[in-house]
Amino acid sequence: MDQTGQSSNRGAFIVVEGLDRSGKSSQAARLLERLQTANIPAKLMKFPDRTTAIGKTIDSYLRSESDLDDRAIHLLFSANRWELATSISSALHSGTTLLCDRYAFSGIAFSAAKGLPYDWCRAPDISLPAPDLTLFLDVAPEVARERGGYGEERYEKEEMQRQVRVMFQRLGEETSGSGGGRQRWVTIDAGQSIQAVEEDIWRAVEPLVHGVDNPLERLWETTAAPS
Ligand code: DGP
Repeated sequence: MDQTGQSSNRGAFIVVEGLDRSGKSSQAARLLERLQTANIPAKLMKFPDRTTAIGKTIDSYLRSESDLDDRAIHLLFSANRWELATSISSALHSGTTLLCDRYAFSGIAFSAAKGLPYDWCRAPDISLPAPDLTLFLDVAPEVARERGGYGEERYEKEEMQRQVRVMFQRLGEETSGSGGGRQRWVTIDAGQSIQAVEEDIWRAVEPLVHGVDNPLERLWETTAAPS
């Protein structure tokens, strides 16, 4: 039993992060398929979740159909994660491995890249359920651009992506050291072939897929998260 009274063997919380066009969403889908083929209960989530009321406001902002103050949209992205925090925790405690396409690291990276203070950006996501592993799919923005070009959405511009990458690298350095013996942040070379990226991801994920014994922690805290 962990500090929340839950069984300590729970599903793993695995986050996939990266620049736009890093291959993140395709790799998350491939990983889900691989887990399901191995009969491991797994579910894929995605942030922003554009289906909720908050998510619809975010969607309209990203499509440049509406404008919002930088801080206001930052808090909405965070609120979009908070509105699903309880279901993340419940799914993990029921033994489901959760894959999450983007999470709080994107929250900091994209807003800090726009010039908002890094610590201010981190604050609203403190205490969210903490991932057991974050896979950062690293690709140079010029390589990402060559993959059929960036789309039409607000942040899909090369200079912005360059700044976002710097922020992700900082997050990686800060997160790598805090794993209690386990690597919490793994950088994957996403410039390789799809198959090579998939294999690197599997090597990092495999030790976690049969359950995790340690309690679910909260992001940027040391205590366990309630269910
Ligand atoms: P996606 O649906 O993964 O293509 O993400 C949509 C865009 O929103 C993408 O450019 C990354 C950005 N984004 C994702 N999460 C956040 C966040 O929490 N804050 C900010 N400012 N941008 C985010």
